[in-house]
Amino acid sequence: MDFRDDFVEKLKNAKSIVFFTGAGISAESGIPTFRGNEGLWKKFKPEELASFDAFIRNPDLVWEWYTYRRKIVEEAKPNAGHLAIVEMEKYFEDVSVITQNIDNLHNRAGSKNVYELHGNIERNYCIDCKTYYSADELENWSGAPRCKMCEGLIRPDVVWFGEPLPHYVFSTAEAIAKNSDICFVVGTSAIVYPAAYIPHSAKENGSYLVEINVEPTEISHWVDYSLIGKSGVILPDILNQLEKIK
Ligand code: BJW
Ligand code: ZN
Repeated sequence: MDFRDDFVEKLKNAKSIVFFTGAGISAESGIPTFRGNEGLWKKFKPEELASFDAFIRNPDLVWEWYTYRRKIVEEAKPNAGHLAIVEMEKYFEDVSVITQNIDNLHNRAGSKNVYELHGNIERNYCIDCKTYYSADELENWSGAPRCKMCEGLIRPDVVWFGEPLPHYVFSTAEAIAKNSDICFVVGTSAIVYPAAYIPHSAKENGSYLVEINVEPTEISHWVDYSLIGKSGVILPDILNQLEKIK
């Protein structure tokens, strides 16, 4: 793939780069996205599954949905897009990944600096005493598990609608985005806030914004460079470009 000259120039000089990622980067690993024709929200209602009220109303149903998704995630492997991001650590002083994904694939790929804005499906905690449980510890439960310390309900450590993002993670991620030279926005519809403030903060502070998505999104008209295609193809292409110029 041929890239525009101004982008190649930015790549040459950049010291600090950030990847703001969403479900689309894991699509090529076989993990469904949320929106769009094949998305999870076509089959399942967010208000019945992705809020604390929904969990209290029907903990077994919500738990079953996360068990189904945890299995998909466990069987998935990082794809060429996740792996290209790891390789880019060779070419820049700082590479950070700010992800909305809960699938742990950036960590499993080997990225060093990963900021998970919406939690991680492999962690769980008791809603009463906050004791943490790994997915392995809860494997044999049918229905929503109960805490062995206090009998409270155990929930996945993910951020549901109406819940605050982990404050320290979000504020650190925002500061990193603001200080970046290039911010790549990869595989996200960029409509869920406050996560979607990240590209805005980056651009307002002078970062060069590059979008990688299979289709135009809400933010395509104001990014510096929009690359249409699969992240599992475009990110390795960018890595090839770096090998030539750095
Ligand atoms: C590819 C590809 C390939 C495919 N290559 N690309 C009105 C206005 C503004 C805000 C609100 C509002 N009404 C309500 C709100 C708030 C709400 C919100 O933003 N709602 C919007 C939907 C409107 N936000 C919240 O509730 C947040 N909390 C909050 O606001 O708290 C306030 C508060 C403060 C203080 C105290 C108390 C409260 C929390 C949001 C949590 C979001 N949670 C979820 C579920 C996480 C757990 C789980 O996974 O089960 O997070 S929802 C879901 O959306 C998930 C994702 O992380 C998030 C973003 O989705 P993402 O990643 O962008 O996926 P898709 O599917 O949308 O897009 C995929 C993209 O990939 C597409 O563009 C494809 O084209 C592309 N693609 N294949 C490249 N191969
Ligand atoms: Zn407990």
